Amino acid sequence: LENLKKSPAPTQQPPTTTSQPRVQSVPSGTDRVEPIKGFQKAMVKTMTDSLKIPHFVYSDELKITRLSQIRKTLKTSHNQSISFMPFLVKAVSNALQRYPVLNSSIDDRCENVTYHARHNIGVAMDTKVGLAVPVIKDVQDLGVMEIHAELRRLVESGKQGVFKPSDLAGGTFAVSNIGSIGGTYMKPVILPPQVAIMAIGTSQLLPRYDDDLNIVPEEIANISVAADHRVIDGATVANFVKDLKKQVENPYLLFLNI
Ligand code: CAO
Repeated sequence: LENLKKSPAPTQQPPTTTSQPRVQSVPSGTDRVEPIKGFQKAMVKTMTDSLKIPHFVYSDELKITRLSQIRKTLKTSHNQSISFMPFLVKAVSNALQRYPVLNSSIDDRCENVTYHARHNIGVAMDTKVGLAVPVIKDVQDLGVMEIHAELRRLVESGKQGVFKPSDLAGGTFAVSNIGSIGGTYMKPVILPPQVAIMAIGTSQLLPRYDDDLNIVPEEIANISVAADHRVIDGATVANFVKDLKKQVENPYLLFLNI
């Protein structure tokens, strides 16, 4: 808490993103027709298919104060700049071990559910060429630093606007961090044949009660999990989020994998 009081609240400022915003030029004079192609064409198909899924959305807040302190220490004492995402992706994978239906897929005729052994976590990315969801593969076998390295590789590919086809294939769950741009809440949209996706908003320093009913500053980020109600019920998502929340709020659990 003392550290929090002494240091300015970095997340009160809009976060800086790795890429410049894609600003579209304003049409003037005559209308312009552009063909829909590339990543946008893929988005048309995926999002249209997604509308057939009966989504429900479950939201909660994560206290990320401790995690932010760890990130600050890594930066100042170990010269390691690691964003929030690798920690979150690891927490998601650990929670998926215990709630595997969120890492499943459903066939077109809704007759079979496949529970995936691999945790291939897609990360929604604002790239030079639009929205892409490159995949960090086998997160169940990776540590936070390995996830960080793979995410940075994919972010660099996004800056170039060129991904290997294998980087975009095989996702089994997805995470969308809109908070690196702004916005406190987002309702994410499932990427079929996946059955769940999680969104995270911008973290903010907010007053909260501690166990002794003192008001203390906490860094809070909101998350929302959208799930396919044909195969996942609300209680399962609530338990998944509870598990994830426990890990993020007690970050030593991320390293012990318990
Ligand atoms: N709240 C507050 N700050 C955040 C944050 C959050 N939820 N997430 C990231 N930040 C901060 C980071 O800490 C970093 O700040 P510092 O440099 O001071 O540490 C800064 O924002 C930039 O982060 P980043 O973008 O480099 O790295 P990341 O790993 O957090 O995010 C990625 C990577 C790929 C998720 C992000 O670059 C991106 O593209 N986000 C947009 C996703 C998107 O478009 N979603 C919508 C999909 S539906 O259309």
